[in-house]
Amino acid sequence: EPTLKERLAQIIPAKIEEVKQLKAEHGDKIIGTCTVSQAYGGMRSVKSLITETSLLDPEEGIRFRGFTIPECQDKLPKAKGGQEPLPEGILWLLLTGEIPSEAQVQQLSKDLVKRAGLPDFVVSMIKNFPKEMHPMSQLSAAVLALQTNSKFAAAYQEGVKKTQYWESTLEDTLDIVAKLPEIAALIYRTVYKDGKVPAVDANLDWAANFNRMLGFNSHEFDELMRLYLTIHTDHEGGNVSAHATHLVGSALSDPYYSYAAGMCGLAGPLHGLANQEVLSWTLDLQQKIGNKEITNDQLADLVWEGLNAGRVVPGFGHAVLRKTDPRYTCQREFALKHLPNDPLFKLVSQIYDVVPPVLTKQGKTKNPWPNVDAHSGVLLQYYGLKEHNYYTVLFGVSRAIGVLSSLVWDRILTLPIERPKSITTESLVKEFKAS
Ligand code: NMX
Ligand code: MLT
Repeated sequence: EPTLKERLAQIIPAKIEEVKQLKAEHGDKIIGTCTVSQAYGGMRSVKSLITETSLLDPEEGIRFRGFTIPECQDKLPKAKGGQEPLPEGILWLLLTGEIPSEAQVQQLSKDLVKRAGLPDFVVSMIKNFPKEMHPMSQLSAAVLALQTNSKFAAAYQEGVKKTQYWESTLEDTLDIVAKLPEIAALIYRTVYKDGKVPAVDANLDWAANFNRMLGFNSHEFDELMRLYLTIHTDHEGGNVSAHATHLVGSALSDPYYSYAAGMCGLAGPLHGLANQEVLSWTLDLQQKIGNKEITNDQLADLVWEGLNAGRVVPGFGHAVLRKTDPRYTCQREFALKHLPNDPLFKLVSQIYDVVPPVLTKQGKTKNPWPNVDAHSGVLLQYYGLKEHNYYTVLFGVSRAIGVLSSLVWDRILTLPIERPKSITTESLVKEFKAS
């Protein structure tokens, strides 16, 4: 069977031809417009980016290369005895658009194992970060340090042809994905535990290896980690981490620089940091409630308290989605299967009943339903990964698979430097005065 790189090389010519034809036949067709409100409003719904790896429907949620989350759970290869997809499978899917065979996924797992391992200076750098430095800052800084190893940067210096950029971008992508579990685990073990991380195990898949490095050894948690690392990979191109990666990459900054930029965006509380915020908020509620049962009306009062103080309800709302995030739903299903009686899960379920009507009544948010971050923390707590400041790092490890696959496609399609036109308020006022 062809390797990932060989399969991509087979797929690429037809895709390049398709894009060439599309541009030749329809290059001047309009796919989106931008109003004044949209320009001031975060460019919401302005169609202006090409991202091949996934597409988000406001009602249905994400499709990875055309496949919904339940379809990915069904079709992607699993670990022996497991039921959740292996993240190596979605890496293959996002890159090629094809569901890989078990053999292809196994081969990719082995390739990632071979690429694992950190240079000593990165290890000592992480060990020497101050403990109070946020784990997301540590992640971005460590990835930037690793940039020293970029094969794209080296190839570019040697004058490699534009049509071959994707090859060293793919190499960097696989290296980064392979090394991230150790970077992330070393951050975790150094900040919260004994600073020791076991070597990668050639007989384990990527997610199970990550769990061993973090210090967890439960097959059920391995299953959760496989699901978690699969569903957080990609959310089309306009979200902050994907867009930042793409933008920085468009300057031909290599995948290390580009992904580190994406991670700086993921660290914002309106984006990936929301998973940390959700857990702090939920535990806070749990503490306020104490050991007693609470009615939905009483819980609604507590939710209103935060809203009236001008805070957002973390984990709810979305810039594109207008229904419950299917990434929330699949995590809820996992909880119903594995931890139906966990008290924190019961509270999260009650929050699911209470918050959407409260947000609807408040009348501001365009989407009162929960997003992915409203559910991830309770699962991690249950399996003993309790340090919420760390949660966004897990999101970031997964997101590498999506944003870097997308960057490989930016290189395959030789997309140019991104440089939209900006305008001033003064220029707009003048323009509309004249008309
Ligand atoms: N709680 C309270 N108010 C909200 C919420 C919420 N969960 N969501 C939106 N609003 C407010 C929002 O702040 C804005 O208020 P104002 O007019 O005073 O500025 C108003 O509703 C309209 O916002 P929308 O157009 O509905 O949302 P927008 O597209 O601007 O932002 C989010 C999307 C996701 C940033 C926003 O819903 C939010 O802040 N949610 C909470 C944080 C969160 O869960 N982020 C994670 C998103 C997923 N991820 O991982 O990246
Ligand atoms: C994501 O996964 O990137 C978030 O849901 C945010 C988004 O899509 O805008």
